[in-house]
Amino acid sequence: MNKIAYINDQPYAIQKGESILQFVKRSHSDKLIPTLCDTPHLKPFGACRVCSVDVALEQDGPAKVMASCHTPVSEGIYIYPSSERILKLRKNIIELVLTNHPLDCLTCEVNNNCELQEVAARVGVRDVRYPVGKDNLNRTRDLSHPYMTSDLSKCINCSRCVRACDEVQGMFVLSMAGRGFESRVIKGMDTSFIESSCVSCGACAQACPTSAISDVYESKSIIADEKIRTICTYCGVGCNLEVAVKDEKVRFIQAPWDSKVNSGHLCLKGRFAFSFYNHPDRIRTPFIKKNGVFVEANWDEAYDFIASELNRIIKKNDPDHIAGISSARCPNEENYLMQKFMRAVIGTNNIDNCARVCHSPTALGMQRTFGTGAATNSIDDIKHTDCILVFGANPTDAHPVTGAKIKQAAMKDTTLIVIDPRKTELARYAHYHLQLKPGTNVALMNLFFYYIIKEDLIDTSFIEQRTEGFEEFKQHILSQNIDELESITGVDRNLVHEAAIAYASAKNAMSFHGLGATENSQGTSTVMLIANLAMITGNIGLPGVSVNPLRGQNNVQGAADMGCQPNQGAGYLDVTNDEIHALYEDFYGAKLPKHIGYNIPQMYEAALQDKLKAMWIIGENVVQTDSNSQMVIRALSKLELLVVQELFMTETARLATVILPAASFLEKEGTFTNGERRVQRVNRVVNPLSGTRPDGQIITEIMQRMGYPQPDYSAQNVLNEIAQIVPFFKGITWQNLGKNGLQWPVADGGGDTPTLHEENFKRGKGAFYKQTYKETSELQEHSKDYPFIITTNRGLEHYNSGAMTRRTPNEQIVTEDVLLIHPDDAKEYSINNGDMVCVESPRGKTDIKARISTAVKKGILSTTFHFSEVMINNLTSDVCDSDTQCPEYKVVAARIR
Ligand SMILES: Nc1nc2c(c(=O)[nH]1)N[C@H]1C(S)=C(S)[C@@H](COP(=O)(O)OP(=O)(O)OC[C@H]3O[C@@H](n4cnc5c(=O)[nH]c(N)nc54)[C@H](O)[C@@H]3O)O[C@H]1N2
Ligand SMILES: Nc1nc2c(c(=O)[nH]1)N[C@H]1C(S)=C(S)[C@@H](COP(=O)(O)OP(=O)(O)OC[C@H]3O[C@@H](n4cnc5c(=O)[nH]c(N)nc54)[C@H](O)[C@@H]3O)O[C@H]1N2
Ligand code: SF4
Ligand code: SF4
Ligand SMILES: [Mo]
Repeated sequence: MNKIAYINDQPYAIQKGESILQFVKRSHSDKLIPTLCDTPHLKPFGACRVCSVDVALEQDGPAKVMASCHTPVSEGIYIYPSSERILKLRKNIIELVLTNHPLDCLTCEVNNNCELQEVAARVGVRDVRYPVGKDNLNRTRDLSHPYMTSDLSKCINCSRCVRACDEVQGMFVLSMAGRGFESRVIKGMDTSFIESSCVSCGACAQACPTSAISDVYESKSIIADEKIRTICTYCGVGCNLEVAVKDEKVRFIQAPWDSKVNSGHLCLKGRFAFSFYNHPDRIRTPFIKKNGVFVEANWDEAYDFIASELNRIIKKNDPDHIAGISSARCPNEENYLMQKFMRAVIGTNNIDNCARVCHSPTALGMQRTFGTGAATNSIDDIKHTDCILVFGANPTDAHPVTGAKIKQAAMKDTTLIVIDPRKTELARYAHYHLQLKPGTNVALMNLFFYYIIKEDLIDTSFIEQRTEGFEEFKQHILSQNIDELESITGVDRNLVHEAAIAYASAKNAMSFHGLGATENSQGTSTVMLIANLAMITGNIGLPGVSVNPLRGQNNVQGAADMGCQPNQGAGYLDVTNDEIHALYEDFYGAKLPKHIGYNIPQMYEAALQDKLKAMWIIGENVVQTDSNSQMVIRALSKLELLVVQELFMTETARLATVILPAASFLEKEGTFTNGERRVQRVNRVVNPLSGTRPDGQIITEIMQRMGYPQPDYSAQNVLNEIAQIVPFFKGITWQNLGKNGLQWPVADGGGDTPTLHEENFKRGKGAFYKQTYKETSELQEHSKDYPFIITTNRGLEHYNSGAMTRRTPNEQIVTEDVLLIHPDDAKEYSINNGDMVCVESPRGKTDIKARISTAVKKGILSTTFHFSEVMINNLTSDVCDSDTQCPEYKVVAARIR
C-alpha cells in the first residue's frame, strides 16, 4: 500500500525523502506554493518562509505553520497550502522583502523575467507600506567583469547565489556579510567579480531571482522571441544549452534544469563564449589563392576548381595522393559524409580526425582490453561511487561541469586520487596526489599494481570469470624492481602504497583519464593499464564504477564513431576485412580501397616526401595545434591543393589554396556524441550567416559535383543513413533522441546503454597486457642539453587554438599563455614573476612570460597552447605513441635562457 498524505483534504501517494514542497509540486500542482529562496538543485534553505503552509495531524485539526521546502512530508498529514492566515503571511513577507528593495521594483525593466515580481503579483502585493531599508538602495554596481554584474540594491538576501556558488560550482566565492538590514552578499574578501576567484560559471546569475546578480547579456531584462535547446560546441561534456534568440540574434544562454548532463549548470564557455559566431572576422565567401593572394570566388567557382584539381590529381597519381582531416567540432552527420566522400568518391582511406592527437590511445587501448574504445559509464555515476581516480586530467579547467561534480564528491565522502605532475585544482582537494615526473605513467602504474597484488586486494572471482592473461600479468608485476620504479617516477612509494589500497579497497571506484595518460610515447600502454586496473579490482560493468576517458572536443567521440580514421569505417568496422569491405561497397555503391590509409602524422610525412598532393581540412587549426608546427607548415606548403573549411582565417587557413566558409554549430542541425556516448540533438538556433554554408551541405555538393548520387543535405536524412550502417546507432532516430539524447549502443526500438560490459566484454573476456616502462627517446636523446621537461595543458577560459574563445570577451579575462616555473629554478636562472623568458627545444624556441609557482616541481615547466603569439608547438616533437602515433605533447625536452 502506498503511503498517503492530504493536500486540501485530497489524498495523494507520498514518495520517500520528499519535502512537503516537493510532494505538493509533484502530486498536485507546482503553482500552489510560491517560493523565493528555493530553487531547483540547491538544498532547501528555509530562509524566506514564503513557502509556508498550514500542516495539521487530522482533517481541520489544529494546524502549525511550516516552511514546506525543508519539512519532510510524513504519512497521514493534512496540508493546507492556501489557508487564509498563510495567504496573509506570505503577503506580509513579500511586503517586507520589497521594503528593502528599489521602490520602482514593480515597474522595473526586468519585467516578466523577475521571480520577485512574479511572486509579488501572485501573493497580491501591489504597493509597499513600510519605509525603505536604510543603506540598501545606493550600493554601487560591480561592472568589473565582462560577463558578471551585480547591482545589490536589488538583492533580497535569499542566498541562492551563495548556495549556487557553494553547492554547484564549489568555488565559495560569494558569502553573506553583516546582519539584519545590514546583511549583504560579498565576493571573496569583499572585492569585485574580476578580482575575486570567480570562475565565471554564471550559476549565481541563473539562480538569482531578481537581477541583483546578472550576466551582462542581461538575460533577465530581455524577452526572447524564442528559446532553443542545443548542445555546447566546446568540450566533450556535452552540456545542454537553452539559447535565447531575439531578432535573429543570440542574446543569452542558460542551462536547462532538466538536462541529464548538466542540470542547470554550465561553464563560462558554454554560457557566455558564443559571440564568436557573428564576429566580423567570420569568413563570408569562398576564396581561391591566385599568385599567392586570396581572391574572392563564388561557390560554383570554388566547387569547380576543387573538383577539377582533385580529378587531375587522381588521374595523374592515384587516390592515395589525397587525404582528409575531418572535424571533431562538427556533428556526426557531417563527419560521416566526410569519410564517405574520401572513401566512396575519392577512393582512399586517408581520413583522420583530431582524436589522433588526443585520445587515439584510449580508443585502441580500450579496444584491446575491453573490445570497445569508449567510456564505460555515465558521468552521473559519480553519485554512486566511493573512490575517484583522476589520471592525467584536469577537469576543473578542461571539463568544468564534470570537474565541479568530482570536486563536490571529494568535499563529501568520496576518496579522490590524482595522478598528475602538476598540483591541479583537484590535486588540492585530493586525498592522494601522486605528483609523478611527466612520461613515467607506466612505471607508476606498475608500482600501483604491485601493492594491490601484494596486499591481495584483487577481485579473484571477477578475474577468473571475466578476464584472461592475468597470471602472466601478475608474474610480470611481481618481477618489477620497486626501487627503480620509485626513482623513475619520483613519487614516494609509501604514498603510492596508500593510494593503491584506497582505490582497491573502495566498494565502487571510477577512473577518469585525460591527455596526461594518452599524449605520451607509451600512451596506449598506459590506457591498457588503466583498463587493467579496473579489471583487477572488478570495477567494471556496474553503476558507480568505470573507465571513463574524458573525451576532449564536443564531438570527438562521434568523429571516430562515424569512421573518420584510416583503419576503421563508420561503426569501427575494419576496412581491410573482406566481408566488411563488401558490406561497405554495397552500402555506398562504390569501389572502395582495402588497405589502411594515412593517419595525420603520416599525412605530413607523405606530403614532405611528395607522396601526398592534396589535403582537405575541416575545422582543425593544425598549424597551431599539431606537434612540431614548422614541420607541419613545410608539409602543407608542399601540397598542390589544400582546401580549408573554416569559420575563421586561422594559421592553417592562411596556407590554403581554397577556403570554404562554414556555418557554426548555432547555425545548423545534427547530432553530437559526448564523452559518455550520449548522442544528442543539435538544433539550429539562427540561420547560417550570409555567405556561409553548413559543412554537411558543402561536402554533399562536392560529392554531387564529382558525380556521386548523394541526396541533397539534410541532417535527419543522413542520421537515418548512419543508423543503417553503424551497428550501435541502429535504434536511433531524430525523434527518439528527444531532449536528453541516448547513450549508444541503441537497440532497435530505442533502448540505450548507460553502462557497458555488464555481462560480457565486447571482445568476450577482458584482456590483461603486461607493460614495461621505457624512457621516451625525446629525453634519452636530448635531456643532456635540454635539462627541463616542458608539458602543456589547458586553461579554463580558452579553447585549443583560441580561434573561437579569443573572439569573445574571454579574451579580456585571460590575455596570454604563461610559463609555470618552480621557485628554485626561477632563482637559479634569476627569473622574476612576469619576466619574459626564452624557452628552447631541439625543434625551436619561443618567448613567454614566467609565472613562479609551486604547482610544478623543480625541473618541470608547464604552459597552455591557446595563443598563436607563443606558438608552443614550435617546440613539441615528432615523438609519438608507438601504437597510434598520438604525439607526445606532454614530455618535451627544453632549456631556458
Ligand atoms: N578550457 C578548455 N577546455 C578544454 C579544451 C581547451 O582547450 N580548453 N580542450 C578540449 C580537448 S580537445 C581535450 S582533449 C580535453 C583535454 O583535457 P585534459 O585531458 O584534462 O588535458 P590537459 O589539460 O592537456 O592535460 C591534463 C593533465 O595531464 C597532466 N600531465 C602532463 N603530463 C603527464 C604525465 O606524464 N602523466 C600524467 N599522469 N599526467 C600528465 C597535466 O599536468 C594536466 O594537468 O580538454 C577539452 N576541454
Ligand atoms: N602543445 C599541445 N598541443 C596540443 C594539445 C596539447 O595538449 N598540447 N592537445 C591536442 C588536442 S587533444 C587536440 S584535440 C588538438 C585540437 O586542435 P584543433 O582541433 O586544431 O583546435 P581548435 O582550436 O579546436 O580548432 C578547431 C577549428 O575548427 C573551427 N570550427 C569550429 N566549429 C566549426 C564548424 O562547425 N565547422 C568548421 N568547418 N569549422 C569549425 C574553429 O574555428 C577552429 O579553427 O590540439 C592538440 N594540440
Ligand atoms: S544576489 Fe540574488 S541570489 Fe544572491 S542573495 Fe541577492 S537576490 Fe538572492
Ligand atoms: S563543461 Fe564543456 S560542454 Fe559544458 S559548458 Fe563548459 S565547455 Fe561546454
Ligand atoms: Mo583533444
